[in-house]
Amino acid sequence: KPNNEWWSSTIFYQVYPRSFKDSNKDGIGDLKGITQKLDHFVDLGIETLWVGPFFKSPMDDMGYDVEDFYMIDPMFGTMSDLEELVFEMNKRNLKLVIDLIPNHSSYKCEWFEKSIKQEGKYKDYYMWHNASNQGEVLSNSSVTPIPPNNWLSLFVGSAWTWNEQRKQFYYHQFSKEQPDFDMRNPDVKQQILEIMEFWMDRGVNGFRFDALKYLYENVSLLDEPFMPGMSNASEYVEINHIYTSDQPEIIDTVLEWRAFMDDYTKRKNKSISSLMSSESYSPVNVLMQYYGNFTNPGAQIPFNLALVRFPKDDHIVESIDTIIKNWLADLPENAVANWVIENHDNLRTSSKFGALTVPMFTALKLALPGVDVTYYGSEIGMEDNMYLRPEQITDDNLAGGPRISRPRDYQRCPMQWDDSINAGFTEEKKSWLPVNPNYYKMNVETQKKIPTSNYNFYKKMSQLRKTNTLKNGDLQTYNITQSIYILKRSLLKHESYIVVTNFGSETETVILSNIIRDIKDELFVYLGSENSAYSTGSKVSTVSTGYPLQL
Ligand code: ISL
Ligand code: CA
Repeated sequence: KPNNEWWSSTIFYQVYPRSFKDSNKDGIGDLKGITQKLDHFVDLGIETLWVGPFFKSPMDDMGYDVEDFYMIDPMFGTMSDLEELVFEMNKRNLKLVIDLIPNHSSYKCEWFEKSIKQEGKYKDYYMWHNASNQGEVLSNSSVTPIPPNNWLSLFVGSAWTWNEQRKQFYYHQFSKEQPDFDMRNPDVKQQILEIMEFWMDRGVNGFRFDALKYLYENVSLLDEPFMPGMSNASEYVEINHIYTSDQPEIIDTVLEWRAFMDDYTKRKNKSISSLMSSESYSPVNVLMQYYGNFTNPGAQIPFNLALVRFPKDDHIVESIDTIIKNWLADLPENAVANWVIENHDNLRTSSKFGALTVPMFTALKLALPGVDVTYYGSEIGMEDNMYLRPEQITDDNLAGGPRISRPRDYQRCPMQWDDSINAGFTEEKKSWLPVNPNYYKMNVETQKKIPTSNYNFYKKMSQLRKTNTLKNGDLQTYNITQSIYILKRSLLKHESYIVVTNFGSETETVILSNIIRDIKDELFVYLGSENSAYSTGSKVSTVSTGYPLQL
């Protein structure tokens, strides 16, 4: 059943505001910069922008540590810059989604300062608990306080930090500069609704709710069990986080927030519904619950992050196929799928699987049904900037611990607009992170002029997404060898589309008519391989990858 809401087949483009475009020559991207670049999205047929956090923040976690939820950080601009952005976006029929970070604030947030002093309603805004040796600590100042339990921060060490002033521990899933709210406190819940209303009043069309997986902690405060084979765990990955992640209360909260957003639409007589997306690296069966159901809808876009994380091994095709099928298998009625392959927290696909796979991923994800989530720069195949020197690294928050993680700066380098100094990102000599030196050839302006560039391929795919077939058609996948993956979209009486990708290192010949029974009039969309070529508009039944196709 087709879902014809404005967002149901949108491209949801992630703008990392620090790195997109600098308008005021301080080397840091800003809101005005985004406004200057809106025609980029029009050209590519992208309709929805998710702009990362731009709120007042000490930037211990690049804005995911919010000091004031109602204020724009001067680094990014002013409220009137946002007004201008919204105005210019409306003119172009673009929609704006922003980050909402409900799990924690910055330790510099006024609410946390008041909470330390146990002032009024702020007293229980955060998760305060006594030391497990509280009695001794209070009676003898030289005794070291012991945390309430073994819970670990996703970033580093214990999730509990002692506050000398309040003489209690506070809980933080992320860094100690990011104290967790107590989401069971009705005042906190109300506060989140107020934040939502505040930004919706300013023309925002929806939110990407951050880190929902960690919204609640089990009230038992029990120690978490070790992973199998571990007896003395000190790193995040060595513990099974059954009490600090994916708690069942999250689902109800997602549904409540969606209901609030829908109610807002009615109250304010808005012509379009607001969009709720959520970030949780959770099992598919949990994420399916985020969707809610017909009577109690939840997130329209609970991020499907499996393609961000799957391993690079001999089973790429199998992994991709399984991920696609798992998501579609249990999709609630009327729900829309979504596909994420990259973001500001993880390696870019181009760097993980190699530059040659960029057009293949572009083809696959733009041809899949539902919402595509694109990370900035992906349209030109931007790569992680591995040339950063240790002193240039700014991110010291290693998700999951140092054994499995690395600084996230590599994938957060400035957008590559043209071949001028600093890739046209800033006129200042120094950008906050160095531009990838490959910008001389890999940039938007250059790729626009090359018909076979990824930019133009992305654009073509984006145009095809507007067809009935790609909007509402059936999906069939063909997982025929370890390296060839084929995807077909078809809709009665409409043209069908076939995507053929080769993830192997060898040239392969694929007789499409042997695989797809009713093949006759299909439009061949993509052929990806070693020598990387793609073509559109031809009827082919035999594909040998590895050679540029001359058509
Ligand atoms: O991406 C991850 C690991 O590769 C996740 O564990 C991720 O760190 C987690 O889902 C939360 O991410 C979000 O909240 C963090 C912030 O640092 C991230 O940038 C943000 O995407 C804390 O606010
Ligand atoms: Ca929490």
